[in-house]
Amino acid sequence: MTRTIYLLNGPNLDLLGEREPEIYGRFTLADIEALCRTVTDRHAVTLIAHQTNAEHEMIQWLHEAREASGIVINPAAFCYHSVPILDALKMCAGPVVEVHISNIYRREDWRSKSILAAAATGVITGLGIDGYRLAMEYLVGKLRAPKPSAGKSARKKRS
Ligand code: CA2
Repeated sequence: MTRTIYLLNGPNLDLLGEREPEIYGRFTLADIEALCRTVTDRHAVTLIAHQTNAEHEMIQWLHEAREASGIVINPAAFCYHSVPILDALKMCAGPVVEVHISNIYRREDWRSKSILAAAATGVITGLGIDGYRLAMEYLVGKLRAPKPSAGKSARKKRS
């Protein structure tokens, strides 16, 4: 597995900071990418960041990310209907954190059911852009954690 983490943002998130600041805040997508990069840079991890309004493009990047160390994805409205994205997420070997800036459980009922959550390791929702930072911290933490079997065999060799 590579030391690469993907940050993938879905439809309309390119307009963050311009509309509905009471829900999504005033931060832009560039701010989010910079925030995530502070975490990955600190741990010498490569960050690949993309945003798309097109489902097929998201699927393509998920294929690219199949062997990545982890994925942080805000699928935006794709999370309510995209079975192809669900299938692509299931093909990814590393941990996946689904992030939503707003709390999808405190909004319209239909927003609370992400069909993609079933393919995620975990979901962070409602913490604003801090959700992305926390998701990145989680993924780099997984990279640093030694594999339990490695320690065991090292001990065996010494005795
Ligand atoms: O809270 C989130 O991060 C969402 O994933 C954002 C999605 C929405 O469909 C989800 O229910 C929750 C949509 C983002 C809409 O993008 C905007 C961008 C700029 C300003 C207003 C909306």
